[in-house]
This record gives sequence, structure tokens and C-alpha cells, in this order.
Amino acid sequence: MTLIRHDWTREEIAALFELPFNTLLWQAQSVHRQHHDPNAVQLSTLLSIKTGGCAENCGYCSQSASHETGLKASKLMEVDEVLDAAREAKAKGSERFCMGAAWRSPKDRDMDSIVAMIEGVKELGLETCMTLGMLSDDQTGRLAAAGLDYYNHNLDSSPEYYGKVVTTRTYSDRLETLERVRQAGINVCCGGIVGMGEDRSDRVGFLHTLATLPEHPASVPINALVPIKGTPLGDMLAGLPEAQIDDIEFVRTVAVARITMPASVVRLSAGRESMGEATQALCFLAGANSIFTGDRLLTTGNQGSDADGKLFAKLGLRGSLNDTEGLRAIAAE
Ligand code: SAM
Ligand code: DTB
Ligand code: SF4
Repeated sequence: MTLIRHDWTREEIAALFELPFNTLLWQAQSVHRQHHDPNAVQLSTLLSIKTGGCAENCGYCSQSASHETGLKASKLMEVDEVLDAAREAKAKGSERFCMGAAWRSPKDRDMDSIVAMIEGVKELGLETCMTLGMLSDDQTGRLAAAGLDYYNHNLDSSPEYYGKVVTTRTYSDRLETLERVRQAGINVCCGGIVGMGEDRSDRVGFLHTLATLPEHPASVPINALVPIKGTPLGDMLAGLPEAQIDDIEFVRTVAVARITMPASVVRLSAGRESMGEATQALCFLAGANSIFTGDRLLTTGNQGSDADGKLFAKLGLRGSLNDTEGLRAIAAE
């Protein structure tokens, strides 16, 4: 087993990015095989349980009240509606149900419904994940007591680039919630977005932050920016197409995440719809072992199960019911 390190330097991570592509992929695949089944991919399904009208101003997001994206805001969904969607996700083979709310942080009055959603989804035999924004100690305790399996809270970029992405909160705010979640014993899901106009040194800084956390996140989503009209970053990309992440650079980012966080499950997340099959196949070779299934992410489209089924058949991949080895390795650190 490769050693799980938390003392990566930026120079070491930059040097990984600079390796010849074949060497990088070989290293990533070697690390991957020591910690994970190389042909199993964890399957998660997303649902937006509360859409739009968010007080934060994340430059990529369709759901911020600061951006004119034409998205209709809605209230928190009823528990029964959420459970219907979870049942459907399970019937389609998904293993984890990820519920996202467009909040800066939850209101205490919403917590009873949130707890009921977690308990109900767990009863269906699915793993649960929530992403609700910043949490207080009390709210984190309630999520843990309800048995929440994962909390998603992304760092999104390097600390230096963060001010270009969002100004209504700081990187330290994010780190604080992540620490609360970790201390409460909930698995951390934390990653970010590439293709926001950042350069490679920002991608190095982003992965460096993740790989030097006290514990590596159990799950690391790597999103490619989905450009949304009316958002600052979506509009930036429309006027500057060369800022779009290059496919090979995206695969490199996945490979470096795999090498620096060997036991984590790395998710090939938003942006798959505009990636060809060959790029996705390279991501799996580079160590990605999770995807979002279904034809919706939160507010935008996703590749959908027909295309996924075809791709998995071509590549001989299968859904993994629980990558327990990766999780055990993190727990044993
Ligand atoms: N409000 C919560 C929060 O910010 O933590 C949860 C929902 S938020 C939509 C979850 C994550 O989705 C963001 O941190 C970001 O990484 C990702 N995301 C949102 N919009 C995206 C886009 N247009 N392209 C790629 N990733 C996106
Ligand atoms: C993550 O890293 N990506 C997911 C999930 N965590 C919550 C969200 C992707 C959202 C893509 C844009 C949208 O559909 O609004
Ligand atoms: Fe709100 Fe989350 Fe969107 Fe930021 S990413 S605007 S916090 S929903």
C-alpha cells in the first residue's frame, strides 16, 4: 500500500502535474490499484431539495440571488417528494443519494425536515449525503445523530484564487465547517471546480489544501465548470473560450488527486456531458472511481443512465456497492 501522506508540498504536487502524461497515468493507476478495485465505480445521484435564491455569490452558480440566470427559486421540498426521488435513484442502481440546498447555511426551523429526509433515505437502504452550506455545531450534531453518512462542502479552488470565485464568505469559513463535520464523525466530501479561469498553480494549490487536511476527504469531487449564462464565470467563459479546461489538463488533475489522496474516492463530477467518452475513460484510468448518475445534477443536465450504461459496458466497469476498502484505509490512519 502506498503511504497516505499529509505533508505534501506544493513543489511535489507541481512536479506531479509536470510529469509526462503516460508516466503520470501509470503512477496514478498503480496507486489506484493498491487501494481500490480498478473496475468498480461508486454511483451517486443528486437532488436539489431547495433551489435558487441563495444569499452567497459564487461566480459559477445558477442558484445565487446575485445572478440573473432565469432560474426559478423554490422552497424546501416535502420529505415524501424527496423519498420518491430517492426510491427512483435506488431503482436505477444508485448507491448514494446526495441532497443539495441553495443555502448560505440552514435555518434551525428546517432541521426537522432535513433529519426526516436523512432517516427516510437511509431506511430505503441508500447512503446519504447532504450539502447545505455552512453549519453550526448544533446543526452538525443533529446531522450526525440522524446518521448522515457524508457532508459535501467544497473548497472549490486554491486559497489564492478563492476571492475571484466568491466574496460573500472566506476560505477559512469553509475550512471551519469542514472541521466541524470531521469532528462530528461524518464522512467529508470535499473537492472543487476546474476551468474557472485559474492557472495550473491554482490547481496545485487547490489539491495541496485537500491533500494536507488533517484527514483526506473520503470523497473528492472534481467538477469541470458548467458554464451558466448570467453567472460571472459562465459569462467569462463565453467571452474567453480558451479559459475552458483542456481535457488533458482535467485528466492530469484527476491523476494528481488520486496520487496525493490514495484512499479517497475521486468523483468525476459536473461537466461529463460535454466530455467525450475517451476523456472520461482516461479519467477512470487516472483513478476517478465515482460519478453522478441520472440525467440531472442540481440545476443542469447530466449524461444520464443510457449513455453511462453504454460507456460502462465498453470499459467493463461496474457500479461498486460501497468502496469500503478506501474508507477503511482513511479510518485507519
Ligand atoms: N450551497 C451549498 C454549498 O455551496 O456548499 C451546496 C450546493 S453547491 C451547488 C455544491 C457545489 O457544486 C459547489 O461547491 C460547486 O463546487 C459545484 N457547482 C455548482 N455550480 C457548478 C457549476 N456551474 N459547474 C461546476 N460545478 C458547480
Ligand atoms: C459537487 O461537487 N458537485 C455537485 C455536488 N457536489 C453538489 C453539484 C454540481 C452542480 C452543477 C451545476 C448545477 O447543476 O447547478
Ligand atoms: Fe449558494 Fe451553494 Fe450556489 Fe454558492 S454554490 S450560490 S452557496 S447554492
